[in-house]
Amino acid sequence: MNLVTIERHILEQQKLFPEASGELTDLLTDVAFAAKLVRREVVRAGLVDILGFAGTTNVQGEEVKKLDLFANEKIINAIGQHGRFAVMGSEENDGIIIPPKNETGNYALLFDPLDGSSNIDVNVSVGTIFSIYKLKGDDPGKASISDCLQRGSEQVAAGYVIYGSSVVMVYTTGNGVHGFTYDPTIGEFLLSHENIVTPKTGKYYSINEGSYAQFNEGTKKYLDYIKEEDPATGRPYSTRYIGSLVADFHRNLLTGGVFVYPPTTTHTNGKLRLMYEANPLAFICEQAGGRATDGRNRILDLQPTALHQRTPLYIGSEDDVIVAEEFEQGVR
Ligand code: AHM
Ligand code: MG
Repeated sequence: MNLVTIERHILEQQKLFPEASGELTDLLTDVAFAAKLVRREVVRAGLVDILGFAGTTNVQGEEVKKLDLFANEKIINAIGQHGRFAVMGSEENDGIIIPPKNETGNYALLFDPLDGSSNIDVNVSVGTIFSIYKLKGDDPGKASISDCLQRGSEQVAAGYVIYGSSVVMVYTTGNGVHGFTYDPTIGEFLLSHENIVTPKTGKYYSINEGSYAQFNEGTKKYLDYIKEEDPATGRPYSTRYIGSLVADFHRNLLTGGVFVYPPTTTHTNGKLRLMYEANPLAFICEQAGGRATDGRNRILDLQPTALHQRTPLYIGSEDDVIVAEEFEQGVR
């Protein structure tokens, strides 16, 4: 039996790049450690009902935090204190975070601490998503928001952790996509999915169809199309929609399929966040052979202008994403 921990795997990957300083290895190891801390709390989530509701005080007299805020704090503390990141951005914080000892960090971290938070209370999978950039300048003490607002194509690493029936961490440094399953008996993430390649076409479509009335004509026509009977193109596709992006993305990555969060009348620019959700998943998806766009443009080419900016998202198996885009663009 050849057990490979995530730390060992990251080290081995780094050897492929002799010029690498090893910093990225430390960064990813920190992220994996933070994920273990978040996991510990996520699996105890139901116990909040016994130990005290969020927003009240627990038996130790401490205030019980909502799990997403707790995860946010854990990640900031676990990762921020090592001085490897000069600046951080979280979906839960309005502005950038400058961690202590930032003067030694050469990287920026952007993350969504607990994505799919509406699913926490009902035992449905949630996830953590992260994205790493090198600073644009060479003075970490001067790191600023512009280090965070880089195009997705500048990412040096990205990944996510899914807290599901098992806990899985997936990452890329631009050299394929690799997945690790957490073994709670030894406290390690073990290599379980090496070099993930997503199918060119799948059989699932994932979209919140409850918002049908809010979709534009292109999206409505696409939904009619995907449900038509046509064995030659594998239609009708099956619906799969969890409402946790990480879980919907992870399933489609492994089995093939397309996830769409289009513009709606309430979310005219889509709902999902470019920096915390779309960019990291787009990097992973492309590395696995898939495609990610906003319906017109490659996600990784978009120039961000704000930390919390939103984008429509069409992501998954290449052929399926292209079809969805064609409807969005009105060419079908
Ligand atoms: P969150 O960051 O507040 O959890 O929102 C993001 C989530 C995604 O995980 C998911 O894909 C999407 O919102 C679902 O939205 P909707 O309920 O509109 O379908
Ligand atoms: Mg989110």
